[in-house]
Amino acid sequence: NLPNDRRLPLANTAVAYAAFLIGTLCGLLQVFIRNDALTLPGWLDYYQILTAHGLLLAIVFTTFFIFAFFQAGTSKALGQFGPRVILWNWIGFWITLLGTLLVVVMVVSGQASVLYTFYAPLQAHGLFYVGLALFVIGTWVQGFALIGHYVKWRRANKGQLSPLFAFMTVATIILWVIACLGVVATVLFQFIPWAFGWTDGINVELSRSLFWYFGHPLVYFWLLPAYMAWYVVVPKLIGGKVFSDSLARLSFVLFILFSIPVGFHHQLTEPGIASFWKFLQTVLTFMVIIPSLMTAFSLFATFETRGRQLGGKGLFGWITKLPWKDVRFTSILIAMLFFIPGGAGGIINASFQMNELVHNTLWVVGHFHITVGTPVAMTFFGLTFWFIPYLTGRQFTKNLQRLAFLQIFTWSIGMLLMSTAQHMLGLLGAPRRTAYTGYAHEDALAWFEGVLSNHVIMAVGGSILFLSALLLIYIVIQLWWFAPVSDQESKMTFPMAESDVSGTPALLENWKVWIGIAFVLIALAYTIPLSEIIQHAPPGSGRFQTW
Ligand code: HAS
Repeated sequence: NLPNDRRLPLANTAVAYAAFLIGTLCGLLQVFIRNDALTLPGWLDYYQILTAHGLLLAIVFTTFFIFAFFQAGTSKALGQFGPRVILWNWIGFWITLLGTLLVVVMVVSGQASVLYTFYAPLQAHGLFYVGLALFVIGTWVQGFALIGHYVKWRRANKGQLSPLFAFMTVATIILWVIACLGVVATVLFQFIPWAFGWTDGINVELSRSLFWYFGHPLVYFWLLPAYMAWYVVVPKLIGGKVFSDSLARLSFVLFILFSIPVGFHHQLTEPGIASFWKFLQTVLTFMVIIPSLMTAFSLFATFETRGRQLGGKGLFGWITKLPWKDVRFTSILIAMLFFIPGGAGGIINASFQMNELVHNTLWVVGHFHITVGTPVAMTFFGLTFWFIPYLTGRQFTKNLQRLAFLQIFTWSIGMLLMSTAQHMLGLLGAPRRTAYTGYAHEDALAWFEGVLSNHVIMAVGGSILFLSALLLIYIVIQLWWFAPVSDQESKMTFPMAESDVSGTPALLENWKVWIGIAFVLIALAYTIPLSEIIQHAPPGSGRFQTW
């Protein structure tokens, strides 16, 4: 008998965790294949498993969880959804799910082993791309339904700034919609006609550039909901307030401006783009680091202020006053700590020359496991511990809390081992995404001389991670169906910290201005290089590049 605005996020969470389970299993298979410890049956291959792993975890788990969080949070921040908002959210949910199923069927049937980046000239069955398009449309429908709810609130509360959670949700959806324009363009106008045989080739460089126009902001679509938890949920859990409302809003606005015109930093080694444009986008990449540094500053300030209020003395005494025994807090704090080396690695990747060293090596795999795989994923775990009880009305019992500690501990250790080995192996030259050799191949043995730079560590880390994932699934099932139902007092609430808007300029919520500037920056960074790429092989010229 749950109300609709609880059933909706629960439905999204269910799909998220189903994808998480299968996706992590594929991850486990991955490390064993690369260790030559496992030979797949004939009907399965390395690239198929890798495609499923990337899509299910990086795209499906994240997106469904993010929408669950948005839906529960906005209905808490702005008031219950009306019937139209609920209807459109459900429609969006079903379209996203349909797209997901189509993609999964194509991957499982071996007709779409193209990895999550689906680079041409790798080609999948046309229905795989149709599935991708449906997935994006579904998220747009859910996103616009939430924006509709927000617009209604603003009309009813003229002249007021919206609650911080709602503001951040809208900013993230705006970022997502603008980012998706690139992937929608390449899927609809390049991949679908090509895969169904309506055109005889595809402009590879154009498709890659449109993909990365989307692909980089995609990582901030994962990160910003984690930042929402860091800015809004965590201060409440520790009994504090948001450090600065305007700083928090400004950092989200900066992500809208700078996260999109930077996709070329994934293509620095590609010959089809002139160096000037790569350089320009590298400079803009350094701009998008700023809101993360602002976030780090703001979080330290929140923790220190609260720790001192609780009596912490000296330079670091306040750290001991934080509620370390509350796994909802500790999990997210560890997630934040992982983002310090994760972010530093990103800065290395973005440095034009150093990228030559790490591009297409296992270093990059290490990088994304300590960005999306831990800071983001572990923040989502930390949210799950109270979020499911909040939605189902069950208790996060002491026993489950102990298991949750074990879960985040094992995830941290597994990730530390695996990602460190990946970073080191990458520096030594081990390529990513290749089945040409397992690590026992004699060419590859030269890589494995160090204590942490060896294949066993990676496999040990990967196995610990899988066990940790199983533990998480167990906790999720308990919180969903079996934990005791809460009485009135122990009922979970949605933690949202107080945020003082009195000094926040109204300009920060003037979306027209920020969307306008974002499009100007995108036009500056992309118009000329994209038109050059099109001129190299214009449609109908017979000069489509298919190599
Ligand atoms: Fe990245 C490749 C550059 C962030 C994900 N990245 C990837 C890929 C993925 C990914 C998936 O420039 C692989 C794509 C593929 O398949 O090919 N990345 C960056 C930069 C940042 C960055 C500059 N990446 C992320 C995030 C991701 C993510 C976030 C997922 C969520 N990345 C690159 C580049 C490549 C790349 C190149 C291409 C490499 C190649 O050649 O292929 C920045 O946004 C990072 C800024 C972050 C910081 C850290 C701030 C720290 C914070 C924590 C504070 C801690 C506290 C704890 C408060 C500057 C906020 C307090 C503790 C107490 C005890 C009190």
